[in-house]
Amino acid sequence: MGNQGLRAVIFDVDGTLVDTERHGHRVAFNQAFAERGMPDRWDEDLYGKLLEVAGGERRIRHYLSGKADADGDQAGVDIDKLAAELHERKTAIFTEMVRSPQIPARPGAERLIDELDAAGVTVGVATTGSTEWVQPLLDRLFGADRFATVVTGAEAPNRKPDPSAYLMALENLGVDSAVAVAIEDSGNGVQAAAAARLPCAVVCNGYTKLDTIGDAQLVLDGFGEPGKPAAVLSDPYQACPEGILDVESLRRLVCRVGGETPPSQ
Ligand code: XBP
Ligand code: MG
Repeated sequence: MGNQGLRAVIFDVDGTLVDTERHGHRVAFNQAFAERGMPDRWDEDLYGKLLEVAGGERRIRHYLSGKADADGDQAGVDIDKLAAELHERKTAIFTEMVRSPQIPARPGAERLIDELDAAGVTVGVATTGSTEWVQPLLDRLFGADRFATVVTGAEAPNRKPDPSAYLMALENLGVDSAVAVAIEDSGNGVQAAAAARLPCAVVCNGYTKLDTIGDAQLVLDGFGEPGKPAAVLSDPYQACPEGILDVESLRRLVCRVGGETPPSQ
């Protein structure tokens, strides 16, 4: 079968392909604070709120600025410099962490990539994360050179919801947004995809829920597996009624968002 309507799928990494946040990035941020003798620790709830700020260095800066506003003791601290130094250390810590099995792929992610490969659909990555850890993580979990393009925060410094990572990935792939889909997990990611005019399917995780992800064209609570489908949280184009994100459901999504079938709900 040809790939009418679907030529490329562009994946987000954090929270989408890989469960990185709660037991990965968060732990690395906390270790960077501890090594510097800072008392700050981000618990799971606070980290969930801080995830609204995309990009690790921006996230630290946002947190430190909030503290400085609330606490006179921070007066005189160069927040930009401190955030940059903490993030440099956090990146080194996390780059070590991604080599261990404690950072797993999300169930169903590899199945979908295999199916897309077999169908001749190009797969790419658009993430706000740092190159240092993104590439070794993808290589370990999915095999070297599995993605036709990997755009990271280094190439697209304007973090999501800015669309530049998606626009760059589309350009690198030579594919029009009308025949591609973004797979995301967060509101920032959904906005970035929309601004790049990409249809977007969302696989929510423990940190991202239907009410925080905004206007996606399809929302599931995971990729779904044969015999273990995901919950379908929103499917106005009736692209994925079985709850298993596969080539056919993504092809239906692209065709229907492109105007062949109006949304039914
Ligand atoms: C994920 C992020 C990332 C990581 C931290 O956003 O915001 O910044 O949490 O990685 P998305 P770095 O999934 O939308 O790309 O510390 O390397 O920035
Ligand atoms: Mg994400």
